[in-house]
Amino acid sequence: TGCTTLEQPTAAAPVIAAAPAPLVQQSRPNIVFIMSDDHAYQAVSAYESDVSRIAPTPNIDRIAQRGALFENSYVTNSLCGPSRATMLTGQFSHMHGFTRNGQKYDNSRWNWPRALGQSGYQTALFGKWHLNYSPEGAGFDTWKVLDDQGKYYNPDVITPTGRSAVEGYATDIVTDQSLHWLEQERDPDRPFALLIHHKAPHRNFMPAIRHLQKYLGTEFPVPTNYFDHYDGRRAADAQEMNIYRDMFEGHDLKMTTGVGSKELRENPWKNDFERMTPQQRAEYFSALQPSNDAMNAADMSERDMALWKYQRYMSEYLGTVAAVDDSVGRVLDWLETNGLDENTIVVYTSDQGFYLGEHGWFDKRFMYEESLRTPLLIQYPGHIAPGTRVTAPVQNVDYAPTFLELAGLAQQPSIQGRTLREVFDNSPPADWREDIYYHYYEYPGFHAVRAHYGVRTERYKLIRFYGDINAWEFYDLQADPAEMHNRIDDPKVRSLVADLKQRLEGLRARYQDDSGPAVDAPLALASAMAKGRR
Ligand code: SGN
Ligand code: CA
Repeated sequence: TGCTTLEQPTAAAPVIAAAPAPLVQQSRPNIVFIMSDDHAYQAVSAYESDVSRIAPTPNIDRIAQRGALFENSYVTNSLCGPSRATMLTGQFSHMHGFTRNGQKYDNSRWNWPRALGQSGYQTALFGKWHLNYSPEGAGFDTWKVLDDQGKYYNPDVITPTGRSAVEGYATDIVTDQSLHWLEQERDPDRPFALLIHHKAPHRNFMPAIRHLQKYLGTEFPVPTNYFDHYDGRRAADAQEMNIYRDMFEGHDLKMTTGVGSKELRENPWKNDFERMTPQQRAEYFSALQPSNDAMNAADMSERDMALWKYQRYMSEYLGTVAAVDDSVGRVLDWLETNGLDENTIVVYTSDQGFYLGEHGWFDKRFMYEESLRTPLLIQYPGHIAPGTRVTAPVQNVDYAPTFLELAGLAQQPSIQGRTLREVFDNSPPADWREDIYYHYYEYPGFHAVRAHYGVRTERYKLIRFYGDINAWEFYDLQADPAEMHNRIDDPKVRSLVADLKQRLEGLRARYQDDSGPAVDAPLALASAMAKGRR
């Protein structure tokens, strides 16, 4: 197993001995909410995957070791903006209204950080916001955010007084800002909620210089369905998120045009590289040069090139994860050194999951496992036993009610999730949810993933795609964990599917979602509706 990476940090005792006198004992806990962007659970070693065994995340794993790892953590809509709005409000996309990226989020909406602020907490946000230009009006006492998606090198940072480029690497900048705030700006006599929201490992996957060669040349295991043909899955067949067909060879994979060349292949957004200092650029590309030259010199078959691209993608993606793991380590160390770890809840999550070559893909959006799931690790000493593994299904609608409860506040009636405190010991109450609801909207859009909604139970999944592709899909996750066999037309599962449709209808009613076609609307009708809307 990957448990060898879960060792206790060794220096705990001397560090605590050298710490300053304990700060005022607070009854209400602090919250450090760390979120990365597009971090696949397959790339968190506490989740024990083949990839993460080779590219471990020892610092993120410390949270699971000291607290809980949520084994069944899901999003409600696998896309950045909708997921972030869900985490802030505790509502599904159709309720908070931010169903797709590029909409303008209404910062004045109720959110949990503002509620905590109003009750005496200090609140601060550093890193990616991506719900609109800035979090102005969202209720944070302090904020500094990356512009839009955020750039890896020398990113533009927006503050209440304006916008300017900050030299350095985004993950390190956001960490420095957060630690500076903890150390020098906050009031030590009040509890705090600190949101650290990284850009990494989001596209275009640019590691810090120190991590560029970390995985270059490492052979990662290729997913068995890397060359998926999408038989029986029309929406999967129609996507545009294939590593060997849709990734930009320059922008994403940093492939050069020939042996000795420093010129990138297809690179539609030049600014990611042009904004680097000459020295950063020189170091970045000389680190990749031998690998690029070898690739250009080799006369590869199409298949070998597809496999080469997978390895390059992994080395870049996991290189960015290494800096996120460093960041988590610095934050945990700081809390321990300053005697704040005992009374602080630390959460690590991502805005959604991501494909690391499964089905041949990068990106997310689909209700299939790799993007439906998202990592979730929480430590809260004295309230969560070390090494807890929570198997109850949880969703990102559950974060807001959890923070309210832990801060001692009353629940907000508009919230659709439940407090995770009820499952901290992995013995959920009898009425805990058995299945989860999902609804993805952004089509037309990047990567051409069709709108769909669905239900996932412990064992089965039923998905309805609608719009210009209308189709039901059914998977038995026990028999077919990779979701390669859509058995919707198999007469043996007819009654199972009927039962799942009923559950789906129940979930849509419970969460008041009447967007998209009704469950019992025939496929032909759904297609006519979609045409009418255009
Ligand atoms: C960018 C990416 C897409 C990605 C979206 C949404 N292209 O547009 O690949 O799906 O963000 O990501 S990029 O080449 O410009 O990076 S999300 O995490 O914000 O939802
Ligand atoms: Ca994202």
